[in-house]
Amino acid sequence: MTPLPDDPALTRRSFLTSGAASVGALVVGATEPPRRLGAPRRPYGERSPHETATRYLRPTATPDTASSRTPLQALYGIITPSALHFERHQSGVPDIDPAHHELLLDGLVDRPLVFTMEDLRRFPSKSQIRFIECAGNTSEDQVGRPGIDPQRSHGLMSCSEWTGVPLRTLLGEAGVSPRARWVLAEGADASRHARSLPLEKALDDVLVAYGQNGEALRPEQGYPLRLIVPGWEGNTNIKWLGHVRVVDQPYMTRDETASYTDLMPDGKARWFTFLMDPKSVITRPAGGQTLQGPGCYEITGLAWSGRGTIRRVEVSTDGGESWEDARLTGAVLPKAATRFSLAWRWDGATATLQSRCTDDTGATQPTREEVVAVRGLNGTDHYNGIKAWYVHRDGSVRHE
Ligand SMILES: Nc1nc2c(c(=O)[nH]1)N[C@H]1C(S)=C(S)[C@@H](COP(=O)(O)O)O[C@H]1N2
Ligand SMILES: [Mo]
Repeated sequence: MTPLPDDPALTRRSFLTSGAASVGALVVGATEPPRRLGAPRRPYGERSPHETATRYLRPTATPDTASSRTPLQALYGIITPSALHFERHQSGVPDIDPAHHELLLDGLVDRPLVFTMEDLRRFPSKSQIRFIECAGNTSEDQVGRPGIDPQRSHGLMSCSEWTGVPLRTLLGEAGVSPRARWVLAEGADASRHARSLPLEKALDDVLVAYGQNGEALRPEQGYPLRLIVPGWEGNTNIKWLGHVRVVDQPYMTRDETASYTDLMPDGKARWFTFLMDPKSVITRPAGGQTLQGPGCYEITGLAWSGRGTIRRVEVSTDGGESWEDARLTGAVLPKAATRFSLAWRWDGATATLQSRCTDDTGATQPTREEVVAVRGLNGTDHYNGIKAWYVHRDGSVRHE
């Protein structure tokens, strides 16, 4: 691998002249655009019709218990546009009128309370950029049927700025009994999706959110109210939140017993694997893309860890023989997607592109072999192995 100089020395000229003979021709051929009046203004913006990235809707027998995946390869920076945030719902997207939506907070509290949306917006708000990742993200890679592009392999992860009231504030308002140990959060969707969360987490960084990327939550993300449980498996981030009950023990709901437990090789299952471990994926160049011939390219992708802040992302282009530190570009935030970038000169030979991240607890992303050695292949949630993309001589990048 031929490392390129870091930003300051990396002029546009040196980056492009080495590989792209067509650049000169492009400049010569450039013509002044015609002066036509543009389109009129519009009340709610749309992206350019030239942009076509969409969520991937894998066909399912029951569209209501389905998921859609974020086109990670089409994104810049760390924020997922709300219209492209992945979705997962067990019983479809309910249509909820915020004027009639209420949050009931009861159980082991001094004062059971009911909050309207108006009530919730009177509390001091907090905004934080956090990822949500479904526990089942990258399960295809674990079982040995690797996702063919970043969207299909890693697209059950998205990152937004969420705004709302800390759950701690609302619990303080109700007064938590000394006997309380857990909270049970329930959605107002048809399946009444519910999860138990330790009180310690509920009092730490959990947000009762109504805002997403500067506007109200999207219906798919839980409009008008959802839990954001930073760094914990997506399933605990209860959407269409209608009820929080303070309790003394976990309630062993369907999604913490029949699902989202990790069946180990010895036949026993791990309960409550809440934390999402460090994971990363190269989004460009990646499966489904084609390199335009030898020369310079940016290797870029995303890294995230439910345990904390990404400290380091290493990239290998030779199948793991050698690793080089990528730059972390833009905001580096706890429990948020983190963008990495490395300039790379492709010499036209076959290459294997991999990324490996480390967070501020020292946890490093393992290889698939290391994960499988411990956890086997019974359970397919919470997999975080290193992902490889293969560059072929014809410039095509594939998952094999
Ligand atoms: N009420 C409710 N909350 C829910 C779900 C659901 O089906 N109903 N799905 C969960 C799952 S499995 C995941 S991964 C996340 C996905 O959040 P998103 O659709 O906003 O990406 O929501 C969680 N919260
Ligand atoms: Mo999920």
